[in-house]
Amino acid sequence: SYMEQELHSQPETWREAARIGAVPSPLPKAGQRVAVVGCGTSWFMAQSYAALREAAGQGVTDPFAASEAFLGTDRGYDAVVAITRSGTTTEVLRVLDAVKGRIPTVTILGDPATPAAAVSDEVVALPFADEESVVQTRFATTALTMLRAQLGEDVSRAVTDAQEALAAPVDKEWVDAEQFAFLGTGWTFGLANEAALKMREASQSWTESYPAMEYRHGPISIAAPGRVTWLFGPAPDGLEADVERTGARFVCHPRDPLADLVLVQRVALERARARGLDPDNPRGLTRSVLL
Ligand code: F1P
Repeated sequence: SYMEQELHSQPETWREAARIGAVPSPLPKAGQRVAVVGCGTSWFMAQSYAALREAAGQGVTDPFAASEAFLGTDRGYDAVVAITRSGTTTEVLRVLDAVKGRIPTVTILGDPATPAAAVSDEVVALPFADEESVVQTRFATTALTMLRAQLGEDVSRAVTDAQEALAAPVDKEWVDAEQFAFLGTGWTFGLANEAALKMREASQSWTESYPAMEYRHGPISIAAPGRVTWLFGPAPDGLEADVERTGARFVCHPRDPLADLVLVQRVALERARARGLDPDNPRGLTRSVLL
């Protein structure tokens, strides 16, 4: 399938992204107040980028689902960053149109010959990471890798950890599990949301996602044997013990969290196969949503 080929190419596309992130770019400068918008997977990458940019001390960075963007109120943003693989998603185009001429815009996209590029002041194109599959894997992770590099992070460990995640066996218990809760904190909360979406899109799985510590405030009540609680990043004190008391399987790998998302993509693919589904053509979805 395309999804399989695309997800296996991530170490190479991440390396290329690291090179692009290391050279000067039109992305917002440190100190600017930034809104980041996207839909679906691209919204979750916006969440991760926003948390990383704030953690890097670069200033206020607010992520929005493009359909729920800040347009009613002037919040004083200095720049808008849009993320869209297709460059055609209607809600993203609406935000870019609405702020045109008032707030500088930069769009991260796959194909520079698209409406989002035409309406943006600047673009960062990642054509080498564009995809055939409806279900996004490498475009999203490659865009986030470029952004991590642009924030000054060394992403070489993420690349080697992704290679390891691609070589590791996919646990049968994950392929057969009844339900998954994905957890994260800071920038890895966006990864948890993306992991949950990937499993729904590719394999019709029942998945949820929460900020790690929120999980104990209610959602843990459905954790049980045969279900999996999967945390991205280091475990907060006591969480593992709480999950294990329910009989659910607790998963937390010491690798780079974005590389751990690659492993979830593989679980989604294996579950799709086990259910006889075509992961490239998920039920009820199109490559880009046009209203
Ligand atoms: C965003 C998106 C995808 C989703 C689906 C519909 O697309 O929501 O994340 O998987 O295919 O579109 P884009 O704006 O990044 O092209």
